[in-house]
Amino acid sequence: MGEATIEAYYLEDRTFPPSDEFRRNALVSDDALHKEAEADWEGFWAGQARELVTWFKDFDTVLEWDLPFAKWFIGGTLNVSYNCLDRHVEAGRGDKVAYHWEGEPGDTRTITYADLLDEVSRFANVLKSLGVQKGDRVAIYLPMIPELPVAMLACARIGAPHSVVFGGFSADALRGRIIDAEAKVLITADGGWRRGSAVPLKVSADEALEGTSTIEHVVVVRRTEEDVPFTEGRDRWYDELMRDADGDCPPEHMDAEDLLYLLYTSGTTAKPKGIMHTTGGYLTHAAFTHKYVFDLHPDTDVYWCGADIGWVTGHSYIVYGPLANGATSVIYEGSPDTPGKDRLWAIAEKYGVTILYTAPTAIRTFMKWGTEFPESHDLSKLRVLGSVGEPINPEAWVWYWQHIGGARCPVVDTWWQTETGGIMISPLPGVTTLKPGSATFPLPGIGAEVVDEQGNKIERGGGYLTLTRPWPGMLRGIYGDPERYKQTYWSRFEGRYFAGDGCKIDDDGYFWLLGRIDDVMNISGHRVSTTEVESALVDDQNVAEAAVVGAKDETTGQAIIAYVTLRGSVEPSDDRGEQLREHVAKKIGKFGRPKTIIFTDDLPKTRSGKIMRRLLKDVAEGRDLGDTTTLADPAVVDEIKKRAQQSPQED
Ligand code: 7RM
Repeated sequence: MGEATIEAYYLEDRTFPPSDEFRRNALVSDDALHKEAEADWEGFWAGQARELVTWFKDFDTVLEWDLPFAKWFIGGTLNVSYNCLDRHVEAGRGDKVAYHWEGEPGDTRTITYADLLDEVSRFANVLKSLGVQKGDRVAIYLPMIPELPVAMLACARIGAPHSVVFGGFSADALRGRIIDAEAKVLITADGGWRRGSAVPLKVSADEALEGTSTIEHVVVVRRTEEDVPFTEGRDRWYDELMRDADGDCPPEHMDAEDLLYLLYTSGTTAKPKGIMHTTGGYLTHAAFTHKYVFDLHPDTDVYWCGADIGWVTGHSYIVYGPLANGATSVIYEGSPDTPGKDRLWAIAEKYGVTILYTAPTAIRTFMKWGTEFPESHDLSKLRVLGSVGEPINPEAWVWYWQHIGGARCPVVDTWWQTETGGIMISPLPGVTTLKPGSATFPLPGIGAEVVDEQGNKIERGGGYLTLTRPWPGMLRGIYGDPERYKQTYWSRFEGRYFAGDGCKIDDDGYFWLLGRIDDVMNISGHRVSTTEVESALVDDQNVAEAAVVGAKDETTGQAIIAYVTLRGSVEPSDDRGEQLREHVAKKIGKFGRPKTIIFTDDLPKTRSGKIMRRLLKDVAEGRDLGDTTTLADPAVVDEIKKRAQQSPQED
């Protein structure tokens, strides 16, 4: 038996069982799915694959597991775009809305399943006409416009793996990904709308293409109508190509293990990893989790995932999961504060959104802005709320539950990664008694355990999160680098997938994610997670957001430095800093009391909204900043450096 290796102090004892009303209408309201899966997890996944996915040819082997290489549903053939589109249209649901799309300037498009099938088929033929064949990689660099899911599905239709590069990434980032994937075609746009300005994507795309040799054609979608550089012969307008394209394109029959897409994860320093996802297992996992975690009732729900499609959350929970399940979704192109800070709530009200899936960073921003914005709209149709991307602090969870969900909607905190392809640890909203800040339990079919330094299972307390068996949506490798795949995920603990996250198990067996293990601090020999100190800070009613790092300290090894953003109109002061230090001491213990508190209006975040503690540590230790290219807003760091120099230190 292992021993706790990350100490866990934060206690949260509020619990939220599902209401009787919710349970009555829920797809699952007891432990039947969990039980079934525990009795025979391979059989369970085979059942889900046959129930949720339409196969051209049934599979004959459920799983071949040659650690760390998995093959799921061998012998089966299918097409992902057929599953997302044709089968719904064939079943008479062609008029059902697939996407309510809303552009930032206020323009809208309503796209039915029949519309989407038509556009995807035509674009699939366009890709073919540009020489794209089964197996060729296609790079996609688009804003959040309908052409983005269209391009992905068109690739899936003809069996060309896509590599979507988030539109906020630089030319350099795009170039590296095109080179690594040896992409043949690039799909981009003249630009996209963000905070009222046109982001010039085509200019970055052209810059990226200098120094690449594999791209034969660039397809350009008109969105902002700005003038763009255009290379005759290579570049083609989307609308012109589509005008002449045939609307009939039979879906390619793909093997279950054919590559569906690559998605690059940017590590902090090393070369980005091309995470490989294949066809049958991935679609099964995305559809299963989307249906049960959000309790999807496709005929009545209006589902909205606020992520960008350029992240894995958008791939699995804006495109593949919802479309496979025949859901009606909302897609919004732009920024949540344009034209006003109530934009999201205006959209939720307008379309009658019932399920909302967003990130803690967004929730903490809404907390900072104040409750008047959600209060000015009717959000009474909401019935399930989701969170993903980072640990959600209990106070942010309760705020979300109260001010967005009207104290009525279960909040599902969903833990997963680009590498896992879909949700792994999460409540089922009709089953699980929730604890704010806990992702609760592994989903049916998923094996997850917390282990100590030596890889021994820990029953209670903090350690390293590992996955104990293969799952259908798992990454099949890192593109072009099987050694790195083994090394990164399967070598630290024998026979286990190492997620890189700290996690604690409480007395009731609930999982509490503690952040990336690189973020664990060592204070006088205590291994304390940054997440717990942050949650203690956010627990104070004046605090909207906090980021904590351990900086070198002569006496204690590391000292806790806290960067704190206050809510709405609250003013920073030395007294407030002192009061916060005491609050943390009371909540988790004296050694958790930050040595220094630095008040700041903003925190440095990656473009997907995760706090970059590495940079804050550099600032705290007075180092030159390393690579800041993945930062969403580089100016934030300069501001923080200035504040850090002004803040008094306490002992
Ligand atoms: C979906 C996504 C993965 C990393 C992961 C964690 C963190 C994500 C949660 C979470 C605590 C959660 N993919 N993470 N979800 N931590 N609770 N519910 O975010 O590849 O971009 O990031 O994100 O550290 O390892 S990702």
